Amino acid sequence: MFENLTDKLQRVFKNLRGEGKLTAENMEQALREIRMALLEADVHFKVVKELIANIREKAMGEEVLTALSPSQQVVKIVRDELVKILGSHHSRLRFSNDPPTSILIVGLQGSGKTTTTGKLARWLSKNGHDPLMVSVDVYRPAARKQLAVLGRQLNLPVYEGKPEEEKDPVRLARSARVQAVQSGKDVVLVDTAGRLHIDDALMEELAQLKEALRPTEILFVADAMTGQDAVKSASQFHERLGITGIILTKMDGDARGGAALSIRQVTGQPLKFVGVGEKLDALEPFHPDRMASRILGMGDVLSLIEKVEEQIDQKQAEQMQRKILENEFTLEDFRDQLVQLRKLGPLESLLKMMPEIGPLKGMRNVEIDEKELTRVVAIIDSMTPQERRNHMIINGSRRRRIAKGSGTTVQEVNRLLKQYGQARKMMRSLTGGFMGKRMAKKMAKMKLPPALPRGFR
Ligand SMILES: Nc1nc2c(ncn2[C@@H]2O[C@H](COP(=O)(O)OP(=O)(O)OP(=O)(O)O)[C@@H](O)[C@H]2O)c(=O)[nH]1
Ligand SMILES: [Mg+2]
Repeated sequence: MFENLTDKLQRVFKNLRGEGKLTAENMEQALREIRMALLEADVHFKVVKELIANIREKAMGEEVLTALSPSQQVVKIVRDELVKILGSHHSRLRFSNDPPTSILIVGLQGSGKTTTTGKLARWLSKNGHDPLMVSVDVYRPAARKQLAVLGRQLNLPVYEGKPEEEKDPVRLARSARVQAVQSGKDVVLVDTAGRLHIDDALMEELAQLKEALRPTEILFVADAMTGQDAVKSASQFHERLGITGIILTKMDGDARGGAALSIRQVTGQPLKFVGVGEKLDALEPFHPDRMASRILGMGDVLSLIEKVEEQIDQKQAEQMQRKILENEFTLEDFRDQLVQLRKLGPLESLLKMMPEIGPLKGMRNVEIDEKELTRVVAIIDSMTPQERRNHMIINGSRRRRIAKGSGTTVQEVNRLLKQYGQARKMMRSLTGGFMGKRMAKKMAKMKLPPALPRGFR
């Protein structure tokens, strides 16, 4: 996500870096370029206008901090303003004081409502809740089945409905609530039907559901790839129905980011989650500050940590951290790490969350070949235990033997050993960043600007 915008903004900052100090001229030039970059990213023109005005005011008005170079200063200003238009704070899901909490999922056809309902149910159950899902899409025969299948995949309950309710969205939703009360569920997720366009029949049906359920949240699901159309339909839904939050899906396929950057400002409603893939774990709570850092190519280490924590065995992670700190990170650990990393999903998406620092610089655009990973594991498996624990003893003849044993070449073995050396270095430099959740949280609270990537210094 945001690749195009990130590239362009980095270019602007790079040019500024060449300038001695911030002058009216070089700032105007930078502002023009930032404006173009935002417009090309399909950000709503009003949002661009406001953003540029705010950045200009700050950049021209603020006293030059002697500790910062002009480009750093502009990066910080741009980041602060991006955070502001993205909504300033993370907007949490709200829950009813009188459970079960009803959450209505609405949106246009194919925007990702049903998938997102499943993702939300998963997220809720991982975060201490007990959700019940129900589909009230009674028009498309396969629609309710689709949710039932997701429920089975997730091992989470879906209200199936009685035959006499099959044609009646409101009755289905009401019965689901009753079932939730009876079975002690605290959240009811209601997946609704979509239409190609906003029409009166759809709005009438949603209004009835709203009236019957009194939902705590009405979440509008929009496809980020549709850009300003997503913003427009969100505004229309909000006018007609009164939504309480937005979930942008398919952010993984959206290189521009226009919808994400405009929707909050235009609709006045917060983005609560973003969908970043088809799989059911591809849902992230939306944090304006982290997103702004990602847009500027500073990475999003906090989201990365959360993702890692969700997937990775905690004990093993602690052990690994200790080893890294004590510089005992062996080839065996390297292999285990690779295997663990694979569980997290495509490596490219992980690398995008990393800041471009030190040895990571430039890695962001590296394409990682899954087959290469398999080869790496095979190479390490062909080493003797001593070799894995002490890579220094792997001389030429050992390299040849390992290559033969793993069905690879000596060049590949050499490359792996080099990568391992780099990983050791990277780990050491990251332990400063991965200082553990508590420290990271503390830092987030202190609202310090994150360490600027080396490229900006
Ligand atoms: N890449 C990607 N695909 C997604 C994401 N969310 C949903 N999809 C895909 O979008 C398509 C439509 O998703 P659905 O959940 O069926 O959409 P819907 O809004 O329920 O569709 P209707 O019920 O027909 O209105 C599916 O192929 C999903 O896999 C996402 O975050 N990323
Ligand atoms: Mg659906």
